Amino acid sequence: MPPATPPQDRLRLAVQKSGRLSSDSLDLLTRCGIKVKAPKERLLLHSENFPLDLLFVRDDDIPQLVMDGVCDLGIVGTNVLEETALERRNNGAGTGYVTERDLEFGACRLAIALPEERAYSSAADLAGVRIATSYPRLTQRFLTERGVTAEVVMLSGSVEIAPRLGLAEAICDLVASGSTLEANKLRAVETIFRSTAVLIRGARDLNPAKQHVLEILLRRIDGVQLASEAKYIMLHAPKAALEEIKRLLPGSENPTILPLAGDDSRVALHAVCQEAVFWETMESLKRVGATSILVLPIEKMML
Ligand code: PRT
Ligand code: ZN
Repeated sequence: MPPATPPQDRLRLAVQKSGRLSSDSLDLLTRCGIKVKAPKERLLLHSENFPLDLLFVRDDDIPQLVMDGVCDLGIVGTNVLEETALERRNNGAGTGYVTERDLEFGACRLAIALPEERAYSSAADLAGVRIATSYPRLTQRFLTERGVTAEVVMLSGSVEIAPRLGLAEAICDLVASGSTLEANKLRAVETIFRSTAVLIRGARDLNPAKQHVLEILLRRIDGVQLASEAKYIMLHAPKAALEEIKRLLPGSENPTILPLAGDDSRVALHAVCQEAVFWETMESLKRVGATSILVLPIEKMML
């Protein structure tokens, strides 16, 4: 057994206990090789093979826990992060944090939506309108920037039914696929904020041991992100078409070229493509003479 890391040298990461970001957050850690056994009824869990402790909380609490230094790191949507930062700024509280990585999951947009039949041409049409939202500060900032005076009504959930209940004439809520709006006969008219999950860190300096652990974690996240799009491609190609084939490979440099036994006119080509390889790319490769085209996933990558 390796010597245990003292508690003061372990990083503490706040993640959403149960909700849309939970499984992607844990999945990212797993792909970084960090083992966390998941009886999530426990508030705090220690990774058994990496100096990281996880605190499971509501997503709304994550920015605060990081900004107040209770946790070193947090995974949270930028919608919640920015709303909290605006609130704390209004209250004169500290808002120090650093965004370490965009994690590319939990994508959504915060949009103002109106009943489908209601006409809309610009933000001026929102003057005097009651807008229900769980994001009052982001909504107010949008209105203020456009010089529009409207009434912002705070609702913590089920915002989409506010117009039907007569609580408001408009809503400002998160939209992903758009089906919730459609089911409630609402139409998005303004996107006021685009959000994804991010990894944040408090603004205070970490001790050297924690800083070292953070650097390892970030390098692993970079490796996972690089590998998630990247593909290993193998094919056979006529020597005469090699230059053209190299041009067609998305985001690859210096492919390996190997001879093919018993065939002087053709070679095998292996390359790492840093971008997605689509069917269209494979069809183009085939057209210029490539055969036996294999596209393989890459699990991990370190450049
Ligand atoms: O209990 P806790 O407070 O932790 O969870 P929560 O209920 O506040 O949050 P949760 O799990 O719903 O969302 C967590 C985070 O996921 C949000 O803060 C966003 O960063 C991100 N996210 C991504 C979303 C969505 N997509 C999303 N579609 N959060 C909410 N929605 C809701 C939206 O509010 C609306 O009700 O889904 C509905 C719209 O979805 P579509 O696909 O019908 O458009
Ligand atoms: Zn929440």
